[in-house]
Amino acid sequence: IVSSLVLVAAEEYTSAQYCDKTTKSCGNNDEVSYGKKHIFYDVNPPEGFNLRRDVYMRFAIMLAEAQKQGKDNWELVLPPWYNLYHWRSGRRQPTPWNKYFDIKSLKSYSPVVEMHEIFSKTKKKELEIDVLYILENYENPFENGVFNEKWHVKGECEYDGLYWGYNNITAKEVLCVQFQGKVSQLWELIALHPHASKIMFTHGEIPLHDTYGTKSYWDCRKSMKFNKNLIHIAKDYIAEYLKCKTERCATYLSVHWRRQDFARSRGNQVPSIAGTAKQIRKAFKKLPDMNKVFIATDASMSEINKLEKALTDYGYETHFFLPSPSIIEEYGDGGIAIIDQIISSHAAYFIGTHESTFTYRIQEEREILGFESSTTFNRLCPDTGHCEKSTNWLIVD
Ligand code: GFB
Repeated sequence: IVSSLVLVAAEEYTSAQYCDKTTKSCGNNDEVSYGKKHIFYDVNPPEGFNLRRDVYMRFAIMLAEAQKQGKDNWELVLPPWYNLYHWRSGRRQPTPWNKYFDIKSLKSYSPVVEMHEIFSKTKKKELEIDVLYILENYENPFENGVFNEKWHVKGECEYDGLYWGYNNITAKEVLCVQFQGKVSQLWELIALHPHASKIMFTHGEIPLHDTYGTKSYWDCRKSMKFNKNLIHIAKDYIAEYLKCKTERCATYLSVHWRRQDFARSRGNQVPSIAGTAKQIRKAFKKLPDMNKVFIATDASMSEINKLEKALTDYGYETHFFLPSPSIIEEYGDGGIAIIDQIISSHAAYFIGTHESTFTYRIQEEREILGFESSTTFNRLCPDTGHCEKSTNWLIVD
């Protein structure tokens, strides 16, 4: 099957919708419940939290746009957070999105539903996905030097993934598909199975945004509000240690200092510890009345201590968010990452790490808060060599 069959499939898709609206169940799916069909997705296991947030946006926008065009019988299932490569603090249970985000706000933008809601609404103890598409990249994305959107169903194959840590989820049919292009092209694959009501895509990072940086992008981004408890923890910290009670603080500078795999494999793009301290000192020269710095980081304790010493020696009051055991227990690494991001977002001036999606999400948050872009799109440079300027990723209202 190749993408040229789409026209026929698209007609079938329309009739499937009709079937759903009138009978509330269709084909072999009388277990399907409350008249909704569901799209599930997963992401390549090594990908981090903030790339996953971007993948969510691609799917959420796809569903929101479809809803605007009257395809209102589909919901996006929020993939529980499970076993993330960078999360080492020991949280091993699948974690629902409401731990980190404001679900009401997500729902105000796109028809999304938590995995546990599917179980409770359908009153089922097990869940069978009708069709699971394993997305793969094409070996050569550029045919004759041109990147064309396309897909190709290779045939049945095996899924060896973990279903977000659930052992009561299975798939009836598993198909491997080469795919390149925009996320909305997935509707063509969905249309191949008009009677299926539960479709899953793995490697959700392969489909691209339909459009980057548009109003839809930012509307979706704005709806990704954090869980209120995390906001409270961050704001209490800002008030107590950074002495600010307003949205846009004038009391501290913040830095996202990405270490771990970045320091190991991108040594020529990130600064040394002494180089980081020097660059922070340089930034402070533009902020003469300030001497507090907040560092968000995944660095080891020994690196943190060294940076703190270098900054203290320069005379700066240096802060890191060090979570209590109860915060670690309750929110895990994901919650601590968000608290670090919130604190960094409210600073008078921000310096990020080049090409880190963790930094990008802080920059977006600052755009939403209305900071001057010159205070946001700043990066740490390598100690020597060329330092490309940060791209200004400006909000569109
Ligand atoms: O968020 P993330 O996709 O950002 O992945 P990058 C990095 C993870 O490291 C986060 C932790 O989810 C956090 O768990 N982390 C990084 C931090 N910086 C901080 C910080 O300042 N504070 C806290 N609390 N945690 C990409 C990955 O990382 O890097 C890719 O998504 C790949 O999978 C690539 O590994 C090299 O975009 O920085």
